[in-house]
Amino acid sequence: MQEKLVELKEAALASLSDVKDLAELNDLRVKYLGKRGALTEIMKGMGKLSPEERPVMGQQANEVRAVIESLLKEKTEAFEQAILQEKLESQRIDVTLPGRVVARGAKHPLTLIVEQIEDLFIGLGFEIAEGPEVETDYYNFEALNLPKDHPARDMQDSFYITEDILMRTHTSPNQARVMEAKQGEAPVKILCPGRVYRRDDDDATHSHVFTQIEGLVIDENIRMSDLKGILLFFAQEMFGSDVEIRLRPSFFPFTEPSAEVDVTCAVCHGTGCRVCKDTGWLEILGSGMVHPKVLEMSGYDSEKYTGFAFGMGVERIAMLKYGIEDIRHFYNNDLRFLKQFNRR
Ligand code: 2U9
Repeated sequence: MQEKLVELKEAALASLSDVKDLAELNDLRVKYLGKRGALTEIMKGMGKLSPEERPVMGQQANEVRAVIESLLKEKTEAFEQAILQEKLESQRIDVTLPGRVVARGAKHPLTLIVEQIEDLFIGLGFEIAEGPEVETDYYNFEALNLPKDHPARDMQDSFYITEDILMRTHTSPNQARVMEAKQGEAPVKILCPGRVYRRDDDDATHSHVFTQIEGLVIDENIRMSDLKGILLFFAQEMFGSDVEIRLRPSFFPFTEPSAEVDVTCAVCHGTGCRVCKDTGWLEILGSGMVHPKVLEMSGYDSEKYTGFAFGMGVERIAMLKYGIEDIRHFYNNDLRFLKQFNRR
């Protein structure tokens, strides 16, 4: 048995001396020291030894195990060290290299303008009210004094989903919903931004989808001068404190009287140029006193209450403010365009 132990020790030391990697090392551990390994096999013979021989053999066997284990440990550490070293060499990083800039998303220019206008009106005590883009015929037309035979209801002009449901053509149905929900109670002071849809051939100044902002104020004693004051404030905040506005008579089914609103040309300051077609004025929005029929339709007593409303196309405002010549820029998502509005 002693001879077997010596043989085993030598065989183990010999094979360990030219082991190539951790896997081989592990195979040898199993082969010599494992549960069913060579040392265990030899130890099975212990039973046949005399009681005097047994502890001597036991001690020798433990010594052999200790020698093999220590060599295994030494070799394992050497391999692990070599692997670590190789990693350190191959994965060396240069912390002085410039970092990679992560491209961050940013707000769309239309969102920026909408938020700017929202903030402005919130400052005047308005609340923001949003509503569905898919509307019923009632809220989109009927409640706004656009009767069944009105030309704006032509199938050619709107995107109908069913006979009674369409993509909203303005954000006004939202105001009608708010008024209805308030059950004739004043004041109403809301700003309604949102996307609207019209059947149109897209070109430099037309888009079948665009962004509107409409405002509505209803209370006792609301007069056209209140409308004028608010619009002048808006125009000066948006285009500069030196601009003036002028109101031109117009017609909308939901307002009476109605007015189109011009602002002094931001390009030539009123002296006349290509942008304002030598008029010195640019049209920025439509407005008027809420039609009594519209008040009554949504449950307001038109003898007691009056109101004003206005509406603007946000793309148009942005185009005038920044000198953008084609409305399609807002929807093409060309980063060269979009990035100009998000300088940090
Ligand atoms: C209610 C009552 C009245 C909203 C108004 C306009 C005038 C207007 C256009 C501007 C450019 C639409 O985007 S555009 O093409 N809008 O001229 N809008 S008054 O009047 C309302 C709204 C809701 C209950």
